[in-house]
Amino acid sequence: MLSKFRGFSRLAQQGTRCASSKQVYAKEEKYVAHNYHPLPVALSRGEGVYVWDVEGRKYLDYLSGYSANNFGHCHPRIVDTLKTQAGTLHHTSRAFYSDVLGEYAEKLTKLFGYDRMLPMNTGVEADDTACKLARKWGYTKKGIAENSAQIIFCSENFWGRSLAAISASTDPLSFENYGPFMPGFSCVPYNNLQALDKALQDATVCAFMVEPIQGEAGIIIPDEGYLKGVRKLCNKHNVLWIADEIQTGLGRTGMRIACDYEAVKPDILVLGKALGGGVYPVSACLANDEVMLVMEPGTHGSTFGGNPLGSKVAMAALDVLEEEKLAENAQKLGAMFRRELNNAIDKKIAIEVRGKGLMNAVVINRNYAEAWDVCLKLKDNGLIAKHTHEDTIRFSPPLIINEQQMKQSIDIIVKTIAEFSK
Ligand code: IF1
Repeated sequence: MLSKFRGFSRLAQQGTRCASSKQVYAKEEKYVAHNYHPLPVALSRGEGVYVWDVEGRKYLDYLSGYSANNFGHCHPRIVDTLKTQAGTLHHTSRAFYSDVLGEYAEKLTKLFGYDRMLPMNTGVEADDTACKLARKWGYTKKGIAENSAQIIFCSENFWGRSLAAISASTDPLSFENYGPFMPGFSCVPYNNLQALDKALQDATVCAFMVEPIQGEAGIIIPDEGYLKGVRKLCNKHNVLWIADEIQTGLGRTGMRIACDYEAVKPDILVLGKALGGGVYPVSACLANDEVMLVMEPGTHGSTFGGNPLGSKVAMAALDVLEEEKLAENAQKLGAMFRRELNNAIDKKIAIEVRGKGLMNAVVINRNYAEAWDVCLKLKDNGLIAKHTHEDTIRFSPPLIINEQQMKQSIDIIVKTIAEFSK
């Protein structure tokens, strides 16, 4: 019986391997909701910074699964941890204690310098949790009148796809035809401390939530001093500062978290994406007792949040981040990326190269090409990346990338851009 099943699964695997890219696209197009428009590449394998498509073509991965794959594809330590814990204890729910969660929480909180963590799964859940924490703190500690707490966000913010997240969004693509929306949310312009100062004067404001570098908005880096200013204003007005470091955190920008660049500490730090090593959804809110202990048993939760499998994987991810010094590598190779592209790229076509660490963007002059068309050509030349907006391409490779692979990437990007000069 067992061997029959084994034989079947081997056949099924071969069947999948034999599918052509066109067949892969066709099946997704036919059976999956059309909420994405993927680049035409059908991946079937990954290792380190590389992925292979079903025809065996090799690509440098410059999306890293939307920055979840900071440690590359199939990092042996992370995969081994996943396999071992899956065969030991994968899920318990928090109705019981497990012998992993406390250990993970200790590691995470000590690394980032907070009293406690609250485990969730996806990024949007952790951001939503941060908003709930802030509202509850607003009522129970700041003395805001029932059901009137406000949270301030920034224009062009992105924190996911839930009804709450899109209620804070200023991008019609995200919110149109999904109303009615969550009350108590409003936006101020990003990188504008005066506007923030004014908004926080309202005594019903419990929190300000912001990305230290705006990702989906197109890798928008605020002026130096912005985060320090945010910290000061939140202190001045007794408002919690929530830093959404789901995309910028865990080495991506060249520091452990992007707030480290200005040596400031948010009241609630939100992590996700790479926290799960790219193999499992793991997110978390970190805060000190003053904030975190406003939540009592039964007032918030999650079926999978804090499960032993995700917790163990997250511990491995943190170990890899620290032991392989990936933030330092991101800083060094990110600087090389921007320096060498700026030297070699045709500036008529690629009008700006910007970013921090390995969170970078190249802006394309639309008189020459659309970002989408450049992504198609990059793919033909062996590098996959995705555009944000019509004129901006995001370049965010795994943080384990080495100098030789970076050199190869830069050559491909320069050569591809040059193809649009004709
Ligand atoms: C999509 C970008 C990346 C995030 C920040 C929370 C979340 C995200 C700062 C929610 C998610 C993803 C989701 C993906 C596109 C995407 C993205 F294009 F928006 F900028 F990563 F590059 N906070 N970002 O960036 O996390 O619930 O998805 O785990 O929704 O299409 P999630």
